Amino acid sequence: MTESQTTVLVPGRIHPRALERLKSAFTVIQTDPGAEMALSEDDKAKITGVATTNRMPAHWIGELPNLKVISNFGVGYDGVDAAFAASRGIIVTHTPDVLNDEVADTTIGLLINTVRRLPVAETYLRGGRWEKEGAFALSPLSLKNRHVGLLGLGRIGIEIARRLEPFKVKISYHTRNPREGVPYTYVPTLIELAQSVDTLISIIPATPETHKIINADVLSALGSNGVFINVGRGTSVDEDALMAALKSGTIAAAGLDVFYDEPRIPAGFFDLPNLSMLPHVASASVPTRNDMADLVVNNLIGWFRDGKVLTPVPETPVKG
Ligand code: A2R
Repeated sequence: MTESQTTVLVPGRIHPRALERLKSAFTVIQTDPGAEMALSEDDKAKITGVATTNRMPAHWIGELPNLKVISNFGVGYDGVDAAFAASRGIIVTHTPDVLNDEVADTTIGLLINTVRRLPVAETYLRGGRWEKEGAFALSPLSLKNRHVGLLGLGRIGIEIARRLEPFKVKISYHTRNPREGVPYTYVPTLIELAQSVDTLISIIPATPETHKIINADVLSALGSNGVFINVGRGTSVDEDALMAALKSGTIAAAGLDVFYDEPRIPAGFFDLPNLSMLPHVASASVPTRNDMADLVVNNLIGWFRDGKVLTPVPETPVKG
């Protein structure tokens, strides 16, 4: 079978460049958001590849009897049941590395926005208040002399740590396994990390183990000068506990790019002056998203042309 006879399903939306390239290489069936598996039995039987934006649960996979490979747009693939796919011999790929720099850059921006209140200052200026009311209030917090703890020191975490070095902050981290050859202090538990630092950055995946691990105890350990930044996954945070901690002054401030139930934001978050929020844009530049789109398509082309994928997830049964 030639590539153009290979049928690839796009369940719902995907990056336009990915869609365009998929259409030039394969026969593409795209279904509507909300009706992703509304397919005839004939079509289901034809589909051997899927290109998705972090959504392919087990019951969808189970409906495609001849599926061979799922190519995910994004490094996080928590919406794809990779373990179930593996149990059926189906390969899952994702888009690591090509977004490391963008996400790390955004993290530094969000950290500074949170600590120095720059978006609030800009809103003040744009509202004409500088001229009328005088200088914007001094930020109570500063990045100077902070001790940053990274929860996660993987491909993205290490890039964040490297970018933090010129800011002359102390850097510690917690992961399940210490990372070899890094100059940062390893802390064996999350709670001890929160106790020992005043700034906590979360860059870990969504897994059952990381579900709501940033809880009231961790926030209380971070303390009243504490700043919490999340650029990993919103499911790592107990948002009720975070809201309470920001309201009561248990911690000083937080910056979030990711949320528990995106794009829904807890109503109380909008009223918190010490919370800086972004709509999950850490990797969202045209160049980086184009690179991610290319990797999604190249994984499928690699598999159907050469029997090799470029960037399989660790659970996958066949290596690249
Ligand atoms: O625990 P380790 O040694 O496997 O280190 C990984 C750490 N990590 C955890 N740390 C503490 N407790 C856990 N339960 C736990 N699970 C994982 O997160 C490693 O240092 C880091 C993940 O690194 P990578 O797999 O290289 O992922 P990458 O590319 O840095 O992306 C991180 C996440 C994605 O999964 C998306 O959800 C998001 O950032 O964009």
